[in-house]
Amino acid sequence: MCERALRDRPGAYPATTVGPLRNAVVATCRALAPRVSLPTADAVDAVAARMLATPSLVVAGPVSSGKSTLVNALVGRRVAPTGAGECTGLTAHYVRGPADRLDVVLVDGSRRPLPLAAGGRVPAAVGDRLGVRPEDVDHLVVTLTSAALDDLTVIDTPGTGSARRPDGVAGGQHADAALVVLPSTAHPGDLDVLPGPAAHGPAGVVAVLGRADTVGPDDGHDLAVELGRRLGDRVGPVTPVIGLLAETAVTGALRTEDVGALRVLAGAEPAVLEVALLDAELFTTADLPVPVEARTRLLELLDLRGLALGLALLRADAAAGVGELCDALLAASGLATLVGRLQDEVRARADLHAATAGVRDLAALAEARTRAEARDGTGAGEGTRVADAAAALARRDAFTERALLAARARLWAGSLGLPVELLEEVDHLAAAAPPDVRMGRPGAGPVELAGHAARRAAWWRAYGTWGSPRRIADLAHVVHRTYVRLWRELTAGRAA
Ligand SMILES: Nc1nc2c(ncn2[C@@H]2O[C@H](COP(=O)(O)OP(=O)(O)OP(=O)(O)O)[C@@H](O)[C@H]2O)c(=O)[nH]1
Ligand SMILES: [Mg+2]
Repeated sequence: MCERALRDRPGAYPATTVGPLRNAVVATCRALAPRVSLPTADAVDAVAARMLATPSLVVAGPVSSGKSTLVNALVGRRVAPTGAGECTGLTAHYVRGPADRLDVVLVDGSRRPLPLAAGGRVPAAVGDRLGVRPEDVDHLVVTLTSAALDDLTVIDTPGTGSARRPDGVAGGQHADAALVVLPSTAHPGDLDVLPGPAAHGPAGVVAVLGRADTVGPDDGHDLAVELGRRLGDRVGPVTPVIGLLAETAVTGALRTEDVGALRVLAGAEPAVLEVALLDAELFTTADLPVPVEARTRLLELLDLRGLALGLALLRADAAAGVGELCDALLAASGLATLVGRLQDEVRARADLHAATAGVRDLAALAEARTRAEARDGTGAGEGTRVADAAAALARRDAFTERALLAARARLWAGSLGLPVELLEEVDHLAAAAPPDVRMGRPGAGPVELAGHAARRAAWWRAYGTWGSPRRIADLAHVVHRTYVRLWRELTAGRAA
């Protein structure tokens, strides 16, 4: 179901047709490479290569926030190791391929194949298995036949703030977009250590409250709204997800025996069961007619929230089986909402996000070159050349779309307090759709649309200047520029 949802919704620019912005970055890199020294040219070529690669999404967040569990739910397999305490020690790239396999990439760039562990999981201690030192391993590449990975590489990372990585660098720096998994206690400081794409405002970032079943009676809905208000400027709105239930539902982990055990529990003494469901330890030690091992397994698959949900379902319908239970778990997990957001905010904008990452990489390269030139006193002007190329790219009109996406994310996070009509207008305008849909006038012709764009441009310009607070003025400026751009596009044909 999850895979189908991911596949059915077409992206604006699938990886097979690199979009116009990525093409522009590649053209700039190709023109630049012969005009700089060999090491700089290599770095420029690497930026171009990333533009031609499948777009990527880095999954980042504090230790034990539920990242790997969500990765499993997204790819439809229990392949990433999960568990209490610090679990993911290495960055792992999940990519689409013709067969399941694991490759270990060493810091010298070489690749070594390694068998997946029993059940298709990524094994622990890969360095030991290969006979290399742990510090010689750079990252893992896990190739899967999962259609959910079509046109999007998913990068699982070790938790930020991990004791094992005091420098805070967890991989995925060059990814194009980010899925940020937050705990209920997240504070702005947690965001400072997030990798590349999540460090530059909310465009291209999808934030979730992980393990949402553990934070209150409403599966984290109120808390997610509150987190969005507090952190939305950086990550946009926050969606609550119960990754564990999503993982169990979509990976085929729940078996007929598990449902059988649940059915027996559903018929147990209600008073005993009610108390047992208050706490994991009580559940495994209470006097219940199911073996402890079966109960421990149910807890691992469902935790207390999923158990309560399954028991309620079986009490209402004793004939319910694995299929019905998985449907109910999936519905409660919030995975569909997350997949929808990933489609709208990441997949449909792959060209824009990847090209932005490319421009950012070029700007960072320029800075590094300029610093090195100042240090060495070489004055070769290479830093300036690369910086000029990055700046020329960034001036392209189409990049204003990023500002609009960031503005929309802030709006939806509830940190601006705008009337709902305006909120909807901005939301439509930021959609990956033709101009008539974006302007809320489906089917209208270019003349009518151009007139509308001009009127709304004027309105937003005025809205932004009537003594509005700074944040509203910034938003109005972005919306105004977007309408002007649409007007220009709609009238370009007529002027010719
Ligand atoms: N109740 C509940 N438990 C969850 C959920 N998601 C993950 N867990 C559990 O939380 C623990 C940590 O989950 P992981 O997916 O390993 O978290 P992580 O963020 O990848 O952790 P690190 O890799 O160590 O940073 C595991 O025991 C999971 O089973 C959830 O939605 N609900
Ligand atoms: Mg992990």
